[in-house]
Amino acid sequence: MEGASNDKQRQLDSYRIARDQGHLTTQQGVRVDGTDDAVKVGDRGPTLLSDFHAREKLTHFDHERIPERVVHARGAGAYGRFRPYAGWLGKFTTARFLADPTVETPVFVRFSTVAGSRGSADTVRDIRGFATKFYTAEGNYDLVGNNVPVFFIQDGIKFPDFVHAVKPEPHNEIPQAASAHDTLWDFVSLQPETLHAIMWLMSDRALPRSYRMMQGFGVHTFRLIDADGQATFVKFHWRPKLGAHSLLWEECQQIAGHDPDFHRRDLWDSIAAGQYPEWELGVQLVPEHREFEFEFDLLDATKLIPEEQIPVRPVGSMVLDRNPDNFFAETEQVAFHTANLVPGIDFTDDPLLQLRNFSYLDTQLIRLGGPNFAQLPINRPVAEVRHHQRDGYGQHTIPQGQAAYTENSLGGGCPALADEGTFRHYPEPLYGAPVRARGAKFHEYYRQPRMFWRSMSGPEADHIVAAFAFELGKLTRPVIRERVVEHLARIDADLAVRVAAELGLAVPDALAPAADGIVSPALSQLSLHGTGIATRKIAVLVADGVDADGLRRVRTQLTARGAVVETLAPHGGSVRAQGANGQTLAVDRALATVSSVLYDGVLVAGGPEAADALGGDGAAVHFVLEAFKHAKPIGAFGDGTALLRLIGLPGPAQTELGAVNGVVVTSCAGREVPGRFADMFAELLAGHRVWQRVTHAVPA
Ligand code: HDE
Repeated sequence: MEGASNDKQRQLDSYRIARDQGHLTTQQGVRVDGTDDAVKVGDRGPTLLSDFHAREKLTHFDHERIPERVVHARGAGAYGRFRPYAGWLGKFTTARFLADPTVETPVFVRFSTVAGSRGSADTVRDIRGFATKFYTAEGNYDLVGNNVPVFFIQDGIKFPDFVHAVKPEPHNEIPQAASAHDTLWDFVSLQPETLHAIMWLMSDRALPRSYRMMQGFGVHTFRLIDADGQATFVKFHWRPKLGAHSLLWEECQQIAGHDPDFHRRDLWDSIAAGQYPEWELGVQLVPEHREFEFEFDLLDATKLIPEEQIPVRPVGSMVLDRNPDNFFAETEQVAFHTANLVPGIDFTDDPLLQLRNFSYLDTQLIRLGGPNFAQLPINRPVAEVRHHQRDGYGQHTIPQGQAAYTENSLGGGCPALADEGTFRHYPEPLYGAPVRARGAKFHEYYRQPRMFWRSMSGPEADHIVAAFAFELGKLTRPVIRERVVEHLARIDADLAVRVAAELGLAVPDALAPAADGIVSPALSQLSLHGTGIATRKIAVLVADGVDADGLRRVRTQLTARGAVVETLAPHGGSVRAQGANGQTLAVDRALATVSSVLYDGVLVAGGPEAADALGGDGAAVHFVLEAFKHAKPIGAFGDGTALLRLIGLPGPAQTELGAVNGVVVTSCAGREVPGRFADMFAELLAGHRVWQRVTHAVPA
């Protein structure tokens, strides 16, 4: 097969160094017989400079760090492959990796948060980066996108202002990886172009359950170019096979303490377990002649094209199936660039994109220390590379020959200029005087935030109101809060009234035209449910005297559907099974080391003695109550149901089998636990949360 996805891995193999064999050496390959003591004059005297091993070791250590990315510093990456479904996109683009189903292209994807430093927590409220490097046979193509379809500003020249506003404040470097502070909201209140992306930032999209459960968007309008050189506008979409799901804000805050690597770990663990995450690539296509048909400007990255207006057509699928070997060499050194294009795809004049095309190359020069970063293994194309660029820090290739220029005769005129398979810029006719200005339609800021708000389901809207209340409630300057609420009133009266009530502010006059009721159901995450429960994490509470037969039965059914089931007990090691046969059951985690926020659903196992022990254990009781509060599916079988009754969960009465309020119970135990019990629990889990459950009074 052409362009096989293992081309990149084969290339990388020549750089991989096994460290589980051989001898310790210096960088020069000299074997070392001791590395714990520097060479000294006597065993208590001064250290000698002649100890080149000690000096080399320390010198390298002193230079280990490189600057972190100025934004998107915190991330996680993985390798995979992309393959188009069928050849239909070939009508619109010559990019074979997008259109030829016989071509499988290796990829490396890096997910990230935006505002936090390298060591910040994963579950902060933030946009997520979703950057994909396609190592195509025609050269590297980078789709450097985000998990939301719109951006905060319209023109790249404002990027430093925006980033300075959202990053920790300059005088005290507080707060880390958080948007709830004065400078961001001051900026927002004075720049209504931010409002649409702000609505997404306040929504569940900014709190993904997993990188594997997020959409991705190219954000800008790009161009596809066909074999005749004709262009079609395109927006790129990634849709996760597992569905799009989110955490609750309270969970995010807790997870930041319990497991700051929550998203990294989740990606790593699922790939390591062979549960490969998958996304479908889709495109929205707009013929050039329709460019001006929209009420917004296609070049404005703060606007999206509603899917109901231009449907997203599936193009192909991407699977991530290999973890990196070395975080620094691969995930940290990967260098994305919006201008890494291949024939068949081109830019538009989107003023945000135009300056991105400058910024990414520029930033790699400082971050990766010179102009040869494209030679780093992770960045090397699988396509042949041959050019006359010379020298520079970190030159890893040995270009042969005397002639490093075009035209030459000394090198036989090589490398030759190609006349096919080349990249040619789309010959867009351009005219106009240089002005610092934006297109007229860029100046409308409220309609799409309104569409977003009005497209939310009830719980999603509630979360947005709570997010505004939290973020604005943290501000130290009341005037900023008021200015933001005035903008909200221009978006939607109901939104402003609800947020103002939470903040104890006067309700500003509603300015939004009530009749302007465009709704796009595709914007609600409820429209993006995946199927099944693969990789969902289920906690089963157990204790000594557990009903091991019942547990085995339920666990087998749930793991058969791909769920990850872990047993949690008041102590580590193992628990005694019910009965006198001396069986034990391994405990995966002690309750003290975990929290309900790390799981998607909770089961309480049976066994009278175990139920008693769990009922008397505050950590176990809290675990269940908290999961209930976070609208997660709860289940109990046999005597496990006693725990639910003890803590007064509003579920079904003691019954052979029933589910109320997202709580499934069966009084049956052991091998009698009905198969339907696991089915019902799995159905709830596939729905992600039990939103109709009323939880505000739950104290956990
Ligand atoms: Fe970026 N952005 N960006 N950005 N961006 C960077 O490049 C920049 C924008 C995005 O995993 C930097 O290598 C400017 C939009 C991702 O390595 C930097 C502007 C979108 C990543 C940079 C934008 C993105 C970056 C920092 C406005 C979504 C992480 C380090 C004109 C479509 C890539 C680096 C990775 C990273 C500049 C706006 C996505 C400084 C100037 C819009 C996913 O070059």
